Amino acid sequence: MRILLWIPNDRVAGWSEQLAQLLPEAELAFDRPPPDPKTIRYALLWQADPTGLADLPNLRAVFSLGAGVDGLIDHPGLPRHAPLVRMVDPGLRQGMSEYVLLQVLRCHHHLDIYARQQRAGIWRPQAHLLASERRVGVLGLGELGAAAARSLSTVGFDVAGWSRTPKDIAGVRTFAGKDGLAAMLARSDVLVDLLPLTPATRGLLDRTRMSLLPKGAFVINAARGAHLVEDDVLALLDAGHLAGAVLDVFAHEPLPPDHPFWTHPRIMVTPHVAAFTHPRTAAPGLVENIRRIERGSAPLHVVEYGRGY
Ligand code: NDP
Ligand code: OXD
Repeated sequence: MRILLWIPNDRVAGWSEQLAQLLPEAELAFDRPPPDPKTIRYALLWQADPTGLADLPNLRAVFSLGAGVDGLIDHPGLPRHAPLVRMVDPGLRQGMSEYVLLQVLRCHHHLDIYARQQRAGIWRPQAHLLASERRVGVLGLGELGAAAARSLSTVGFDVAGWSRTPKDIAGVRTFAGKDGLAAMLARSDVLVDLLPLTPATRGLLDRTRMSLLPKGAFVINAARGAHLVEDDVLALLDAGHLAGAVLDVFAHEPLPPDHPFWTHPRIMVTPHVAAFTHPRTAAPGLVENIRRIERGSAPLHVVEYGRGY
């Protein structure tokens, strides 16, 4: 069996090592176009143009090494004769839960205010709330959102979450669908975005919706930049409706050097690093998926084109 890897050079060693261990019968190919196209059964992609995959007649699945497939799903070069499978990785899940917990705790403990006060030599304790008095809302209760919501709840925050279809998650108040969104926003002192980017979620966080958040709320976007209307977040910060924003993802990445987010005193920018796919934790699930296909079963985590994720 031959597997095509179109992934950045710095990821090749990690994936090659894991695949050699877990799937020793596989032969890896890296070329574009691949030699002997008929022999390629699987493709692993990360930040790669899929053009050429449609010419592989025996391709059985395309695996995205990213959880978000927004850059791939509409690409005209993506083959339709093989399923697109997204990344589900316990390491990615753990990393995202850590990032979300860290950023929510930073907001909860006023760390940005204390950093500003330190620079100005100001000794001024802020009002302290119990975690159970801080309402956190998580947009998206999938692999990453549900895990982040659970870990926030374990720490004691008053957690709610929103998804397309109804969910039942211990310790998390759940809302679903268009009707649930306004209620969830109205009770979110800290809003965490972990939605996929689809036609339904693009521009979701605009001035109207973010105005539903309580005054003084924080927004943490670890999902995709295009969810957030950038001018609207700036306007709501400057009007004092939002207390701060933590942004890991942007409409244009890397964030352009002259972008106002870089220097805004109430915005923290991280360079799309909330969580990473680790070959060591991700490869077992991917190989199990290949084995499923090889024995004639349907793979897990297949992207549904109709819903966009
Ligand atoms: P999943 O597909 O597992 O979960 C998506 C969740 O969003 C589901 O709960 C889904 O609802 C919900 N959802 C989707 N569309 C809507 C909608 N229109 N209205 C309400 N809810 C909706 O994705 P993951 O949790 O694995 O990943 C989420 C995103 O995180 C990725 O798509 C990616 O963009 C981003 N990401 C960012 C990283 C970073 O480093 N910054 C790293 C990895 C991922 P339902 O359950 O009902 O289907
Ligand atoms: C992903 C990401 O989608 O890193 O996995 O953003």
